[in-house]
Amino acid sequence: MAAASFTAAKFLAPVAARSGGDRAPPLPAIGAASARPRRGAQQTRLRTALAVSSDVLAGNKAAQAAAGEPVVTREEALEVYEDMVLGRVFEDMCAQMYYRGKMFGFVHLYNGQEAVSTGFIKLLNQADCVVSTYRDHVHALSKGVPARSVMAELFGKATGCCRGQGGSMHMFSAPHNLLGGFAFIGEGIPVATGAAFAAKYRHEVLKQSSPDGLDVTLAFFGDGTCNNGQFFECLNMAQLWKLPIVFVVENNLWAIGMSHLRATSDPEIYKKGPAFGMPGVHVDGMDVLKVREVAKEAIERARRGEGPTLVECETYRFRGHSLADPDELRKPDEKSHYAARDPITALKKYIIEYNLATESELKSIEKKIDDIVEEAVEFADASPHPPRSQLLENVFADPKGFGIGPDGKYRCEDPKFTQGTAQV
Ligand SMILES: Cc1ncc(C[n+]2csc(CCOP(=O)(O)OP(=O)(O)O)c2C)c(N)n1
Ligand SMILES: [Mg+2]
Repeated sequence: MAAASFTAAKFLAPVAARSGGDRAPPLPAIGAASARPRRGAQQTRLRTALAVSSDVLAGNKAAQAAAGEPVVTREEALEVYEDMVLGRVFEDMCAQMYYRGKMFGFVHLYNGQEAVSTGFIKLLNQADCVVSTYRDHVHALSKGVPARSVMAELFGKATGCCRGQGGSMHMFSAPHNLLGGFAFIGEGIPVATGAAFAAKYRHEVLKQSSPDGLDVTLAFFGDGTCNNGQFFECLNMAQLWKLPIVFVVENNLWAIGMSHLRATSDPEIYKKGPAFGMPGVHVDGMDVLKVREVAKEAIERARRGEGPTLVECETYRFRGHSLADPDELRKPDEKSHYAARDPITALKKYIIEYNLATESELKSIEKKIDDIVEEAVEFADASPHPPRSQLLENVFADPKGFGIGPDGKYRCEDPKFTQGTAQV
């Protein structure tokens, strides 16, 4: 695929110019039938979704699609399917476990957005980094963190990927280069920018990078976060220094109960890329194959040292903002519109239509995932809680004198502690 297809100028062109011309037609959407623009509040957004598709979808892939050939191999399709099913089944299980009192604090599920995590993260190498938000379980799974250690983290157990100290919103795994889970919105974007800077430094100054090029960082965040200053500061810095990063906006139309269209002066987020001199791409985030094509191009660009890309994925969450949200603000017709575009159902249909696998092969993948998730729960449930001695680790460089007295005991265990007279 030509690198030249990603130029800021193209993405600055008016929508009509972008959607016309002599380019090859875009790939057919895997849920195309229901993607028609509707009247009313969502019209701006849906018109955008239809009119703007990435130029990276033109060329070979579009020709393949036009010739009736699948745009992925059987192996790729099955890997993608398995990862998306894992994300969905894992999150459904989290809901059950949360309501049974096995998890504490806020838990934000990813149902509906799987095409974004899978479409991007399955293309990464182990050395590449992922920076997430509080909606982070599925990003961790796609990056290869085992389901049992994500589940144990959610249960607050010592066997979790952060030894039970992080919980739902703070997944972290050094061996997988998953750099967090961040509860504050926008907080992860500078961390990701820093990771991308480190990769460039390793490559150019220390000459330590892998032979295929720079290690790439993906920064995931939501539409609501794009009105936060850190987003703009990091776009500027990343482009200025041509950092190997992809900014992945998961535009699910809502920031808790605030509609994106109501909160944002220009709802077309991808346009903010060209404002900083980097490509901005809009893609249907309910279509994993389209996401994958856009992701491939953006990741390869970053790896070659050509700098950052902003990708806006139009997606939708199928559950409330968190498991504590009664989800009463979003209209039923909006929910059913996106439910009909379920990315997993659409991929399944594509796989069958193109004879990439049979129904029974897909069923056996589903069964395998059910078993993995069941086992994750059993493992998490049977795991021990962290020892009390872990409580202040990673809080103070030296917890002695703060929470722990010179005798090694917790100050709060001193009977006089609440009187403020405990001597340690
Ligand atoms: C700095 C900061 N301000 C406010 C909040 C409260 N808050 C939590 S989630 C959220 C909305 C974020 O929406 P979006 O970025 O669209 O992500 P989504 O939840 O849709 O994935 C807000 C404002 C926060 N976590 N951090
Ligand atoms: Mg959102």
